[in-house]
Amino acid sequence: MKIPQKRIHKFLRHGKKFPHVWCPGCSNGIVLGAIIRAVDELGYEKDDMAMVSGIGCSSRMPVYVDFNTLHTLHGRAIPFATGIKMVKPRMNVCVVTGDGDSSAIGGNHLIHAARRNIDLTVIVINNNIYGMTGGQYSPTTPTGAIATTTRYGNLDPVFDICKLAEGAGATFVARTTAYHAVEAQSIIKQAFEHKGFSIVEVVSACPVIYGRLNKQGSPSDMMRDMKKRGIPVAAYNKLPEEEKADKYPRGILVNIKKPEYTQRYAELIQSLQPEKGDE
Ligand SMILES: Cc1ncc(C[n+]2csc(CCOP(=O)(O)OP(=O)(O)O)c2C)c(N)n1
Ligand code: SF4
Repeated sequence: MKIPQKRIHKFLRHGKKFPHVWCPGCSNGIVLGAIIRAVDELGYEKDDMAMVSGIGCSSRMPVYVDFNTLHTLHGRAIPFATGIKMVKPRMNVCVVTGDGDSSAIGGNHLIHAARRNIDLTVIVINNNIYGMTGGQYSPTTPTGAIATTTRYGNLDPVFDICKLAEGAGATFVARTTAYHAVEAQSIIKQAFEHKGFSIVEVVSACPVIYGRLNKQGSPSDMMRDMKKRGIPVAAYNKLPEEEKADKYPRGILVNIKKPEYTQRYAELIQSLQPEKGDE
């Protein structure tokens, strides 16, 4: 008897790259599930998809999916993804990145891709720390939090990745959490459909490093925290200022139309073609 293939298995490199490296309780697997369900719902073929990453626990994701994949250099996923999109504009190109990969070493690439409005979807798995290298602080580590490089509490103010992307010109900006997995799937799907630069921040848990250093409890305690603090954007905007302090808006924060970069590039090339009869 033929065993029906689970749709999630269609997109994974089963028998080749598993078991995965992620710790029990890590949110990365939830985000992977949300991405491939979104791809499946959109009816994309595996070969229509390219997933690109830098280096980090989250950035290991392309290893596990049976798309066109590139696992590149720390912070440099967006330039590689830009290259793919420029050469193959019809391909659906997504970048999976960590908060360190995207907003520290890769921060410059993020803002310029957003500024150009190139049709990439960037999924930032924000676990507030450098997980892979043992817990150094990142630009999203909360002020006062403990990391291996901020043993007495982080002094730095925090980057809001969504505001950063919006300020740089991103035309689709959203935030969700690993707790809200169904919402994450729907938002990622909409981001893939958006024509232009889209970014989805998925607030995530690293229970083994960030969670332990900051006494956050079990992985399920960290999920409950996302449930409590991630507030739908319309409800968040109505909260009194003092109640906003320990909460964050989730949902689609920006969704506007602007000319897309590869389209403009193709039009420019077209406009430079010699007219019939020109020397
Ligand atoms: C040029 C360079 N600098 C530093 C590193 C070391 N390094 C690898 S992953 C990483 C941080 C990963 O953190 P993040 O992007 O937040 O992902 P996470 O592991 O938390 O998912 C660092 C500093 C590297 N591989 N290359
Ligand atoms: S170290 Fe943290 S981010 Fe990395 S796999 Fe483990 S739980 Fe996930």
